[in-house]
Amino acid sequence: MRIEYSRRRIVLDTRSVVPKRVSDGAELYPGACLVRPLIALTLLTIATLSGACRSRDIATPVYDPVTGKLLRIDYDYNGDGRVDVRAFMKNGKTERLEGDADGDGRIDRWEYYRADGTLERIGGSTGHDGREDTWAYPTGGDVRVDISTHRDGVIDRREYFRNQVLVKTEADTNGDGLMDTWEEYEGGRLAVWLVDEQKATGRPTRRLTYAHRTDPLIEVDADGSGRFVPIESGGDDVKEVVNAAR
Ligand SMILES: [Ca+2]
Ligand SMILES: [Ca+2]
Repeated sequence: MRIEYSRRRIVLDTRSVVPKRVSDGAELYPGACLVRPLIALTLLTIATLSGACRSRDIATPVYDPVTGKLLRIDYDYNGDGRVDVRAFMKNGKTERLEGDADGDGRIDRWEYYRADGTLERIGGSTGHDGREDTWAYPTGGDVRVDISTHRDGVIDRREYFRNQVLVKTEADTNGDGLMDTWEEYEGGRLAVWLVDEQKATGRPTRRLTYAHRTDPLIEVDADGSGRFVPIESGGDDVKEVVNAAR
């Protein structure tokens, strides 16, 4: 199980730890041993895991005492009595999942599923403290990562990856709910930097285009029409913008 991302690359393991079909508790035990225990694999050897599987204690269903419906399945992959993964069920399907990959007792991976059973997003905690602040939305080879940099649940930065490589970002640096800074990457290199200088419209008013080993081309779009025109370089304000982009 891996969710590793930096300013340039992401490694996202989107394979689920949950059985595909779980309709009731009776099917759990054989199914549980077929689960690809990705979270556990970060901690355990396959041999240890096989032993846990044979013990039949790997999965524990939790039922609603009133309705008898299956609410949750707790997985203890290494049989140490501590739950590694909790899968929350709805109408016999996994709705969401919480995992503790490093075994410190705090949740560090969240998974959310659509009604059709497909994975919608994976949550992570940059502080490794059980607080969710990052959400990855995988679509084929593309991944969008929503980030709450203040860790308050408000998304103020998005990063877009293609084939694990960062291709663009957008950020709301003043917390007004509108994105005001954008980056575009080519082959991992910053190629274009855009900013809404007033931080008020959600649209860029200045664009810096970087070529190899040259000063950037600086263009402005003062009226927000989407048409950028070059400005003369060399002024103090230009240097300020160039430095800010770096
Ligand atoms: Ca943990
Ligand atoms: Ca903003």
